[in-house]
Amino acid sequence: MQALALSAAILLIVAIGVGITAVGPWQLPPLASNWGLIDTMIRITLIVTGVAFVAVNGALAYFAFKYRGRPEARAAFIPDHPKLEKALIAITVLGIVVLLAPGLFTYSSYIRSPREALSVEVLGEQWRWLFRYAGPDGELGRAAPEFLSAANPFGLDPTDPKGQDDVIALDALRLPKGRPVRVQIRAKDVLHSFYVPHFRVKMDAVPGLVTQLWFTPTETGTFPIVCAELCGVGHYNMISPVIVMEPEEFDAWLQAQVAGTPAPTQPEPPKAEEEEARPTDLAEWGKQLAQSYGCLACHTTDGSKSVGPTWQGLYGAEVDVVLPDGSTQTVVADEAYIRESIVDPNAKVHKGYPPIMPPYTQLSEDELNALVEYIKSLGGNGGKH
Ligand code: HEC
Ligand SMILES: [Cu+2]
Repeated sequence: MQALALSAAILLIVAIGVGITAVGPWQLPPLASNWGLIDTMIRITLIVTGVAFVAVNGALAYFAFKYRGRPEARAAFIPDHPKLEKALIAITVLGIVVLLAPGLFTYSSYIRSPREALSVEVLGEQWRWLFRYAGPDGELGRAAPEFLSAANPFGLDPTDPKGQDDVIALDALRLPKGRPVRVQIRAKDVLHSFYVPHFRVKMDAVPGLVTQLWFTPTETGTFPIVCAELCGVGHYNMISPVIVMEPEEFDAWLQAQVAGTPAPTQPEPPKAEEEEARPTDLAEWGKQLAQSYGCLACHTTDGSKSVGPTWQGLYGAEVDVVLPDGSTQTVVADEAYIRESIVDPNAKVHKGYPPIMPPYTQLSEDELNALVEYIKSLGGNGGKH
């Protein structure tokens, strides 16, 4: 009775596994690049592992019942069985070869880009993606950590002529349809992973290394770039769009960037209302800084809660804070409070939020003013925040 129940339970697990796979609630999104090969490999893997799963568990269920314990039964002593062992080794080897061999060939073409490919660099940092294009010279300029600053987020070497015409974009990765793209990937702080599910491309971004892969977008549209490496509290929010356009449209865009639009580029409207509310340049700069320093990975400006409190309506509002000694206090979020919150976030921690904001002591006085001005521009009517 027990053996029967056990066998039935094993078969049920097999049936559920196979059933869920057949119904397929977790499908990849529609393919939008040349890497249909990846889908084929996933299918091969699914078939090989699926057959092994059913065979092994089917045998387990069968034998658990067939050789169930009975008082009169005696176990046979079979110390070895060369024929069976050879067969099992052969089947296993075959299975592993079928699983691994296609991957070796695919991977080797995955990282070896065609010569004429467009050169793009993707830089990952907590918690956003930044993009750089080789300008008219077709070559990316040299970069090194010692040149990193808010104004130079890629750490471009100012003395390298190849970098002078490079185009930087913070809002989206724009690409032409039908043209191969070589992406070289770097990380500024911790491990990230550049992953575009629609393109079937994924590659770790490793501090100190440059990794690369290539693909050809085959569909126009907007697709998400996500980070596939748990890289900190803002990880879930590390999403940027990749916008695939017709080649002529892309060329025109890149031309316009090269022709002297100041990098970094800014996202397009919703500027209209925001600018009307307080069209000062300082606030506009603060907005750019908030983006380039990655504040927006944790703060929203639309009133919704994120990792940290929203900035909408913060200025002049009453805030309950926890002091380092554990006591609570209600303060007014005036300029001094906002400043202190940026430079020394743990001096007063907004009640209900974790004390995880890094102190931004590297900001210049002007940058700090701009950030404060931007936060002030997001309104506030003095209520509770
Ligand atoms: C890792 C996520 C994270 C990042 C990045 C971050 N913050 Fe914060 N911030 C928080 C959290 C969480 C709080 C609330 C806890 C506290 O007060 O320290 C906070 C609080 C604040 C406050 C006080 C708000 C209030 O309601 O009390 C201000 C102002 C602020 N941050 C500004 C900034 C600025 C400007 C930047 C970028 C230069 C930034 N933050 C980057 C997480 C972050
Ligand atoms: Cu990441």
